Amino acid sequence: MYNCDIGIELASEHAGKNTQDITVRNNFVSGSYQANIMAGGYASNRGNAVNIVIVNNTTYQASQGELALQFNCSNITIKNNIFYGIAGQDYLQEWGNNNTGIAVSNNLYFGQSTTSPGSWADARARYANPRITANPHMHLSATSLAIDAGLALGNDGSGNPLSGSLDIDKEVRVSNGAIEIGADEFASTLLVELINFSATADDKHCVVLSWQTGMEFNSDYFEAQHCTDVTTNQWESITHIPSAGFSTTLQSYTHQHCPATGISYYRLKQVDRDGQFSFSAIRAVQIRGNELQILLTNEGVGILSPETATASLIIYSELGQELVQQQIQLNANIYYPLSVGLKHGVYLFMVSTLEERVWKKIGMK
Ligand SMILES: [Ca+2]
Ligand SMILES: [Ca+2]
Repeated sequence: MYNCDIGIELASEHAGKNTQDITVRNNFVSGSYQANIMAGGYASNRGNAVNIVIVNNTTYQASQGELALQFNCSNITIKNNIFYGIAGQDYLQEWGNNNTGIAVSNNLYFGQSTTSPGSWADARARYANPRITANPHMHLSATSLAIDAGLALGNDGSGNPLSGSLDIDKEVRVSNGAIEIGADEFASTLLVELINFSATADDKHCVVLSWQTGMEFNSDYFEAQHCTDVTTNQWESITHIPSAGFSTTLQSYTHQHCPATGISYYRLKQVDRDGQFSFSAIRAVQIRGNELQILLTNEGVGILSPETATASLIIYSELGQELVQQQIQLNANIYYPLSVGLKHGVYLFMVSTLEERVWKKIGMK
């Protein structure tokens, strides 16, 4: 609920009639013109609010208090809520009278008083910044003191958990052994469905990373990471790409990276708006360096290979006659001089490894 006159109201306008046996839980309520949550008749000669449970809600900066009881409330339980107030307004306010059995416990208060909730005491009050994410996304961030700080609420009269089984995001309501304060159970698993992630070399000696998501909830960005030796686990960030955030349709992402030659490893760090993250599987790509080359230098003919390899050398005469055939052992990036004692003339040199084969016609002087 956002920007309403009253966010949630539990009221009866008829004298002697009750709003009764209602549980209000797992709501984000913010910016109400009156109070974010209200209960009771609007005048002493109006109806009653009876047996009301207000638990695990997160309210934010209503104009006239986060929770207000008007007239004729009885047996009201207020627990495990975050009341993020506005300066000058008590968090909990009594606007009328004849309110009895008001049980307030273990709520987290911030934004107004740091010593009192207002009209009712809270023996387990906590006064701290709940570190919710930017309004209207009122989720907890990873460092929130609300995490695992809720009271166990037990079961309702029907034997079902009073907290409900799911939080406002339809995530498991009690995670990590304890319920949070407020409507959001901090997600222990990320809600991004990564459909595929690939890293492939293109024809320019670069790597194209591409991935897709089938569903995103609360996602913030992807960070692509690169390393050259997974055993060191020293990853460097190569880019941040904003993600769709909230999506149920296919989203595609791509990024090009041009690493040094050799094997490169890539992974994705997916970060959500709460600062939580997870890593994708790791992909490996080999980037080949310069091609195998036959070179003519001042010292004669030689071979330069990007990789250590056994190669076959064949030299043909200009007339196509095979003059030399031999195996040679090439070391990566080390010039290998050929001393084949050729006379003046034009020759065709052919060098082949398992990976590639090159030719060069050279005139010897
Ligand atoms: Ca928890
Ligand atoms: Ca949640």
